[in-house]
Amino acid sequence: MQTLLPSQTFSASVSKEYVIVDADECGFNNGGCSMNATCTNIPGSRMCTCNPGYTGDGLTCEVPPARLIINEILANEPGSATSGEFVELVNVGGSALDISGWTVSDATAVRHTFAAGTVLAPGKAVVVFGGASSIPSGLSNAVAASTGTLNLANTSDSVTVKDTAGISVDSFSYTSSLASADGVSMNRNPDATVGAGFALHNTVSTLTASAGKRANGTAF
Ligand SMILES: [Ca+2]
Ligand SMILES: [Ca+2]
Repeated sequence: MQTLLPSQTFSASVSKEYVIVDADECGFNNGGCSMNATCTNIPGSRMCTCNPGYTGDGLTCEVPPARLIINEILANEPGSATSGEFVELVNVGGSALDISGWTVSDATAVRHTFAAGTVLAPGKAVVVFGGASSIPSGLSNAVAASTGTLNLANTSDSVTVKDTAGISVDSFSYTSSLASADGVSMNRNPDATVGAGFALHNTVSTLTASAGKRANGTAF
């Protein structure tokens, strides 16, 4: 890359152009950037920017590990059909996650164990309903609780996800303020965000719940 400086006039009859030649550091070894980064030549230096799907400082760029969070809980089922209770989980990491054998519990007992071969792709959600009869038709990322119920209290209760080693991956304890409205779920705010608090779904978006979908109703 060459940078042309403005012509400078030294006398009435003589002018001179200065030309600075800038080395393209990106031309060799990706400029020292990570091979998962884009090197951009700039005057006197270069910039390293991790490619989409990678995180880091540009010199080191890695795929973020898989990470599962509880994103949405509907404890207070619409009407009185407890099959409509659900727990939505999201893999907010950058790698696929095998959740075969992982469990979902309330404060009392294990209510669901994921079947063998259950893999959650990066950025995707799976929703566990209390019963199959309440799974909306066409919702492909939904399963029914393996014990036949989630048994989530409408007052206060907790939801815990554990891996196959029995180690808690995520857990949330709620009180009635998040479960007293019929058919209104509690949801991370902002949606699908690690460490975000829970709020009533109809304060996160215009919807009362969004089983298996983003809070705004679009697909994960
Ligand atoms: Ca309930
Ligand atoms: Ca949702």
